[in-house]
Amino acid sequence: MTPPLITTLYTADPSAHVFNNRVYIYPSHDRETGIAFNDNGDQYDMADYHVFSTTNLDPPYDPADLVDHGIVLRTEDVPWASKQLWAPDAAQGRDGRFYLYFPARDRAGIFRIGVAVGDAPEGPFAADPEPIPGSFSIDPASFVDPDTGDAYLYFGGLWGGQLQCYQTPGPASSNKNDGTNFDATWSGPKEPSGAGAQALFPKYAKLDDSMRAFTPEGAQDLVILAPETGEPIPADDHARRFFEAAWMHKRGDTYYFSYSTGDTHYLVYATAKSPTGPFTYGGRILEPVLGWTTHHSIVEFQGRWWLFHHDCELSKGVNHLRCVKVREIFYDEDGKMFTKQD
Ligand code: FUB
Repeated sequence: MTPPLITTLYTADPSAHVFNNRVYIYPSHDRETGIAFNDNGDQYDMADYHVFSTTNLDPPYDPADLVDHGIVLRTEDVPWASKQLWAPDAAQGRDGRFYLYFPARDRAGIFRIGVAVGDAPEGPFAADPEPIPGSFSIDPASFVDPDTGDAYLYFGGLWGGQLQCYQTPGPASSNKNDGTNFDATWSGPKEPSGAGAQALFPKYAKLDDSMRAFTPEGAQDLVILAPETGEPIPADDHARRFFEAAWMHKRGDTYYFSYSTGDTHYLVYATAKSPTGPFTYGGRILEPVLGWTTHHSIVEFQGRWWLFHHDCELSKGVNHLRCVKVREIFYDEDGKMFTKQD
């Protein structure tokens, strides 16, 4: 079995990027709190972030190759946040600075997405005093298009991630997508279901040049279509519908949007010829691992492609005490992605 890459802390939700010829990993930092497990994810009560970097992704890992850059942000460093520093990501702006994106609950218990700014990929990062205007839900994934330099944030997560609390009656095109229509009656492990119901789409927003705000168009739906119908994936299709853990990467002229299916525990992907879609479902990347959640990132390093993800091997199966792993990912001649899963 692939061994954990990080063994000194419980870590999860690894977002990996190459900066200055090193792989930087921005994970969640899991901890034990004694909070009872529930389907709202309350037991995932993380309070700070560490950043790691390495150049060796092939096991056996030498502990000397992996640098823990220490704590780079804490809940108490974020004026608007109350708890639950969930899955983060980072990007480098056109100004050369580094931007750490992270979700947390605000003082009203509503997830927002914050940004913290640093001068090096390993931080430290200073948080903006307010969340990104118009942001909501969880799991921000940044993507800087290697060909245009345009930067985007992809986000959203069902159940504890509150994406289902922002529905607007009517077609998806009528969604407000500005974070102002939070409906608390949809809080908890709920989502649309039933004949004719369409799965909720993840969101994307273009970042302006400040990297700290969305462009005036704000957040939009990232449409994912079923290849056999050309229609949006149905809500009841839990093996393919978006749940959480958005990630975007580009290989050649193809954009790959990958995500977790949540309660069916797959990592899957969809492809498009534009970073804003529409995307068409393409297949599975990873079968269920030990533990409830599955969350990942995909990055090219030294001519090979890598899937960073987590499972619960280090804690012997405790769902909220996870460990980051990495495995090589491959593409067939049609661009379909696959891993050699053990
Ligand atoms: O780590 C907390 C949450 O668990 C993340 O935000 C989700 O993607 C899931 O991995």
